[in-house]
Amino acid sequence: MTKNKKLKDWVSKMAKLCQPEEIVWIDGTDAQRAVLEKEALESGELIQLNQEKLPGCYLHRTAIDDVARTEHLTFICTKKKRDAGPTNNWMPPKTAYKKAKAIFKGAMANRTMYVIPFSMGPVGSEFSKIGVELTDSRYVVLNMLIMTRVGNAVLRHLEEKDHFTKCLHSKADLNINRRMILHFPEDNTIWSVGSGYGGNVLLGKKCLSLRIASFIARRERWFAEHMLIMGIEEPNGHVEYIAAAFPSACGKTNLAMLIPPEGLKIKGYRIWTVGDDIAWMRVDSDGALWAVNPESGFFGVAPGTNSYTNFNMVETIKKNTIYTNVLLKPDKTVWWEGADGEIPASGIDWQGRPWKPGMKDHNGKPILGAQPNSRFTSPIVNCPSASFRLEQHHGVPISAIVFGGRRQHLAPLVYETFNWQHGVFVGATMASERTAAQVGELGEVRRDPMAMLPFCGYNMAYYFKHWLDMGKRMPKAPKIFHVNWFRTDDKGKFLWPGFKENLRVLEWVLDRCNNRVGARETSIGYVPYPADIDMTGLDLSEGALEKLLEVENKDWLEELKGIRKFFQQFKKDMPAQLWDEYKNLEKRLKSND
Ligand code: GTP
Ligand code: SPV
Ligand code: MN
Repeated sequence: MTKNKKLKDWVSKMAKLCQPEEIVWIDGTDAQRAVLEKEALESGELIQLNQEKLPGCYLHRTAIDDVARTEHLTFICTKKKRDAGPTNNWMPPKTAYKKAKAIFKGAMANRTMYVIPFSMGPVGSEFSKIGVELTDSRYVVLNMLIMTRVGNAVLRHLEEKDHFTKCLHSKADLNINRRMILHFPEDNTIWSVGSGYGGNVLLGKKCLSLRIASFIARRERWFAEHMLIMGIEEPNGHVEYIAAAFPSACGKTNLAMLIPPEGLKIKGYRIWTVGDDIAWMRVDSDGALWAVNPESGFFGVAPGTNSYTNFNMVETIKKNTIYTNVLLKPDKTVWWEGADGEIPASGIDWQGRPWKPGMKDHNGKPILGAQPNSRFTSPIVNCPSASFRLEQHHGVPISAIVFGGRRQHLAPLVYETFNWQHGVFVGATMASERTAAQVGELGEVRRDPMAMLPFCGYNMAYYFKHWLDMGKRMPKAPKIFHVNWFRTDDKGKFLWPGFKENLRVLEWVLDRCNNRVGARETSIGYVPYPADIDMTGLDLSEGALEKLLEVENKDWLEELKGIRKFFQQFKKDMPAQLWDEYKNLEKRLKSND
């Protein structure tokens, strides 16, 4: 299989620990994939969907308590606690290995251990990183085949290059009390046990491409970020690229592949999707920031996906897609809350139980057909808006970085930061209401700097410092913006229609990047004049746009309290520049009051 001794030795050692019945190397061929699919159907891991309507599509159901990332069971295991920082769960490496070993021991008995060599980024690109995941789950193998570049080409590459991330996964007994997602950045190693849910087990994704990669990126001076990457083709045919960080389930996938609303389409805009979740970005010799998407698939949120909210995704997931925890219809197609068409009269819900609309649980709450964090895994190449620069090793140049969160109050629709340092402050103070993408209380506002709170593989204070330093190395740094699609009126209704209409805001962003429009200077940054947002074909209620662009100094003064508390936990590790920005903001808010 491989001549790489380090790889061979590691696979044998892990096999000795986990005791699989056999070892199968994943070669990336269609023939092997077909065998795995057949076996997964026989074992019940997959359910075959209607192959006429949904060719190459399957359904998978996870355990009921294994439906989202479990952040409280996710650890950064550095030798020193300080290197993990106050926002990460920490365990000393020795303890972590010991605890996990007890669970991994014999966990693959009577099962096959699959060896998945994968590349994050195009195979052979100097920007790409290689990982090898060992797993006892066929579902993991089949998802990794979609999400990453897998197979023999990667092994050949490993023959010359010795660096790879060692990723070990076992479902074990899927017991939440014996579940751990452990990262050892100092050993370039990930161990995940006891789960079968996406973000916990597709180790190339959040574990490698964000937690481990962010640790490496600091050392090698680049960025590994929780960001979408999109190209906006302007009326003159020129394509400008932006990267945007929103917390989980806050709209990255939707934005990355939007279709311009009619009113703007006539101008000639078109969107090109580069990535919907992860961006690796480097400063190039031209002094600008260039981005690649290390993934080759989407692991998208199903509920709410329909032809209005995301036409391109509806097209993408019609073939070669694995659905997880959605409703199964009698005709063997799938459905979720907020899908196209009629609500089905009956079906099998995500827990495998007969379902009808209007059913309630014993607390009187509606029983959902699909789990709120149900997802689909689909290859990017299926997407009608997939960028022609996806395989380009160099990536795309980034004109603007956009931060955003889910805030009912406070944050205006959009504002531009004063400069890089202020932009880093705005990223570092991002906050958002909690969604179903992670286990916990829905709706609670939490600080989520750069949307990386659950994904930064080291002390976030060092991470902020890294962001500040990178700004100094970029003569052509992108401008930094903040958006909020989720502001509501007094009755709790969204003021902004969102989705495709968000392009109107991005148009302003690009106009600002190209010095084409002015702006109103406020305490928090530059806010658009309402007349500068093109509203052709969109009727908002009287005064809604003004309300969306409002900056209330007294509310922001209140917000400062939460920011202060968040910053204080980093103690003396917090970069002084961010405290300076804090004080400047406070000063501006008080003097403009
Ligand atoms: P992860 O995959 O978890 O990182 O999520 P994501 O950031 O890619 O989020 P996604 O695009 O899947 O959107 C999540 C939810 O937000 C969906 O239910 C969408 O319907 C909703 N959503 C997305 N964009 C908008 C918007 O502009 N306005 C409103 N109101 N909702 C939106
Ligand atoms: C997220 O939660 O941000 C996701 C899904 O993109 S998962 O891969 O599960 O982390
Ligand atoms: Mn995500």
